[in-house]
Formats: sequence, C-alpha cells, structure tokens
Amino acid sequence: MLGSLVATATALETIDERLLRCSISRRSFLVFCSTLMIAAPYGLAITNKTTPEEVAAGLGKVARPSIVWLHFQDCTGCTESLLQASHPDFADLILNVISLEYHETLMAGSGLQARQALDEAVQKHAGKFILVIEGSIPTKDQGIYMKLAGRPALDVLADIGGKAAAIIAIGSCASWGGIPSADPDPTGAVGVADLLPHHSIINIPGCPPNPYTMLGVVLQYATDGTFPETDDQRRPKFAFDRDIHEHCPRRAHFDAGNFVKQYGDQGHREGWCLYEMGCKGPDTHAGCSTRHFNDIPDVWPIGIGAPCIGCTEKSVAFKVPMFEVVKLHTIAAPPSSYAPITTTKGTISPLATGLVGLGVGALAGAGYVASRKFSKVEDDESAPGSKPATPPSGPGSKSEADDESGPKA
Ligand code: FSX
Ligand code: SF4
Ligand code: F3S
Repeated sequence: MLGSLVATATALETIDERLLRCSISRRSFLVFCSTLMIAAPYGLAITNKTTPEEVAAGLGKVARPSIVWLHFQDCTGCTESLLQASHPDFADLILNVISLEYHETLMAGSGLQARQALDEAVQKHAGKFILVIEGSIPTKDQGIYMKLAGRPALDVLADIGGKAAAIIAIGSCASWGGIPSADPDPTGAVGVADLLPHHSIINIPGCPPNPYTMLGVVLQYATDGTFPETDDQRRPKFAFDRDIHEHCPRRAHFDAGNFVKQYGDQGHREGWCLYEMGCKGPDTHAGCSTRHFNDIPDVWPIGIGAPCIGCTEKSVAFKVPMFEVVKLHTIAAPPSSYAPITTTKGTISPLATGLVGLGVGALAGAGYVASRKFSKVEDDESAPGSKPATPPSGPGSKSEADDESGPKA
C-alpha cells in the first residue's frame, strides 16, 4: 500500500488535489477536520475556526507534508494507534493527507531496497521533510544495542536528523526513553531531544499518544512552518495543558469518596474512581479524558476500567510503581457539566466538593482529607486509605437493590 502511495505522490501536490485524485470523499475529509477540531479545540492555528468546512478549506490548499518515520527501540504502538482507526477508510484518508515517504512497518521493501528507499527519500526532500522518531535511542556501549542497516541508531539519528526540517518525537520512548529506559535501563535509552537539544523538536509523549495530536502538529507545521506553543517538556500545550483528573468522568466519584478497592468489585463494575488502584490521573497532563482512541467513545484507559499509568509524564510512567497511590498537589473543581451523584453519604455536587477539596488542597494527601470530611461515618471504608470494604454479593444483590441512594453515575 505504501509503495504505491510513495510512487504516485508528488512533493507539491496539495491535500485537496490528492484527495480528488484518489477519489476520497469530501465528507470523509470534513469528518477528519471535525475530529481534529475536537482534538485541538484551541491553541492550534489550523483548527481555530468555526466550522469543519473552514478548517477543510484552509488545509486543502496546503502541500502534503513529507514525512520520514524511523523506528528505534519501540513496540510500534504509536504507529498502530495512528492506523487503527475503527473505520479502515479513515486510515486510508490519513495516509493521503500526509505523504509518508519512509516507514518500515508499512513498506513492502526490506533489506537493501529499504535502505535505498530511505536514502532516496532523505535526499529528495532534504531540509524539507519532517522526521518522526518512534522509540528511544540506546546510548550505552557506543549504541550497539540497536542498529539500522548496520549503523547504530545514534549515527542514523545524527545523520538523518541533521537533514530534517523539524523532528517530532512520537511516544514516550522517543520523548524521553519510555519503557526501555525503565530501571535497570540496560541500553542507556534516551529521547531524541537529549541527543539533539538544539534542533527544532516537539515531543508528543504517550504510550501510545493520541494520533490526532500528532496529525494536528504535522498539519500546522505544513501550513506555516511552525510548531504550536509547547510547555517546558516540549509538549504541545493544546494537548497537554490539563490533567486527566480535571476532566475525568469518574471525578464525581473521587469527590464523593467512592473508590474501587479491587478489580471486579462492585465499585469497579459501577465505574467508581480508580485512585486507590494507583490511578496517576491527578499527576498526568494529557487530553485522554476528552479525546479517546480508535475513534470509539470511551476507548481510553480509565474509560475501560484501568487506572491511568501516567504514560505522558516523564517522572511518572515506568518510574512510579503501577499500584502506588500518587500524592495530590492540587484539587481543581470538576466540570460543572458533570451531573452530581447520590451516595450513601448524601447528595454532593461536584462543584461544591471540588471547592472543599481546593480548600484543603494545600495539605499533603488533600484528596484523602477531603473525602474523609465528606463522610458522615467515622470509619468510612470508601475513603481513600481505609481498609477494603466487604464487597457486596454482586449485582442485583439484596443490599444493592435495597440501597436506593447508591451511585447512579
Ligand atoms: Fe514506546 Fe511507541 Fe509506548 Fe510503544 O513510541 S511510547 S513502547 S506505545 O510504540 O515507542
Ligand atoms: Fe479519574 Fe483517576 Fe482522578 Fe479517579 S483518580 S477521578 S479515575 S483521574
Ligand atoms: Fe496514558 Fe493515562 Fe492517557 S495512561 S493514555 S495518559 S489515561
């Protein structure tokens, strides 16, 4: 598939021309543009428009960005998240919007043929292509732990990185080492910016990251040659400026002190807060709670009942043990759009509980204190840190059926 794409693409072809030539419907492109608008509701110039039609009108005139995509120490999850759209047509559309000149996972060629394809792509688009790096770079023992066509990844990065217009480090591995850098870090794995600190590099961490964040960044660069504004870890602010906990759909349960105690218990089945299961949402900046994966609503870690492991945070993922409970630094008010929940401890509005939480937020373990305060029962087992509750006998059990004030969220 990629082979034919590369062969027929021309460097200066605009996105509109390409979509027309490949008979991609306008409707599909408008759906793509509206998805981009949802992924980047603000902070990205290309989506700062009122309607998908306006976004499409702007993007359609842009020349398809040339991308060379290299894999170092990775699991290919970042590529999978880009291409595993729930509608195959959508993955096809993405491959027509961008011009993927070289990508080992997708190309048919191998060996010498692949090496030549890389050389040709880099030569043809020198100084103009965007280099996407997936995976970390091994530095220990002269970088011998990963080679591409016989050359250590270190050399390949220095060579091809030097010819790129800009670099996108996709995934936590390329951003700062990720899984390969976890203790005991046998290969001395580091991220791209550690090796090329003065290059134009943007980090899009996540394991895997949301593909629309990357597409938004790529298309903005293709439009005006700039990256969006970044934070102090080179992450685009439009996607990483809020923490998961702030907009988590389980937040009302956190505020009410309803915590899952073990997988499969009644609280887990009811969709209660995963804080006590080690959820790193309060310490993690990412947009997953509002921008889900694979174009399917609720497909994201917490949405399917797993705690956030903090995969977008350098100091959290693969550093803090999975089930360790994080300290709470701030307690932001939950969105007022979330309906209040009714608990055995009385009806509590998320806004009110959030503000109470804010008041005690300066104390260590503010969430613990806050939820204890909400309890009318001295030794409330649903408060964080308390001993595990005796699980109800199961859905539809008498105690559950009798408890009309139980969680409704
Ligand atoms: Fe790492 Fe990607 Fe995680 Fe995997 O970048 S960020 S292990 S999803 O494929 O490399
Ligand atoms: Fe959501 Fe985790 Fe925060 Fe609970 S602790 S509200 S599951 S982000
Ligand atoms: Fe990663 Fe947490 Fe999102 S684990 S995918 S940042 S919910």
